[in-house]
Amino acid sequence: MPHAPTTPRTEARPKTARPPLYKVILLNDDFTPRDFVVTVLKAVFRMGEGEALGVMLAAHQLGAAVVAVFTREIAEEKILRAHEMAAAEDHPLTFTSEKE
Ligand code: NFA
Repeated sequence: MPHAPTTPRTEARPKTARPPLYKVILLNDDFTPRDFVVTVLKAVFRMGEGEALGVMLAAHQLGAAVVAVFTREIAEEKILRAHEMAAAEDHPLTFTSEKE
């Protein structure tokens, strides 16, 4: 009697759970001082001076720049911290996030 096809008991490539990732995006504005943007990128996103300058300039010139990619929870937490720093100095600096 023919037997039914069987599925392997173990996967050749076991699936690992990967949470969805979110890009954090820096938006340009006409008011926030460049130095302050760099300070926030260094403090909240742990960037060095050169990387922070590059991301700030990219947003300044293009309108927006991707800062980094995180899980939703971490992205939200970092955006909140960045917005708190900006609000404390009355700057309109804005970050958004977008699912990858
Ligand atoms: N465009 C701002 C300025 O000229 C600097 C800036 C860069 C603001 C990136 C926000 C994001 N002072």
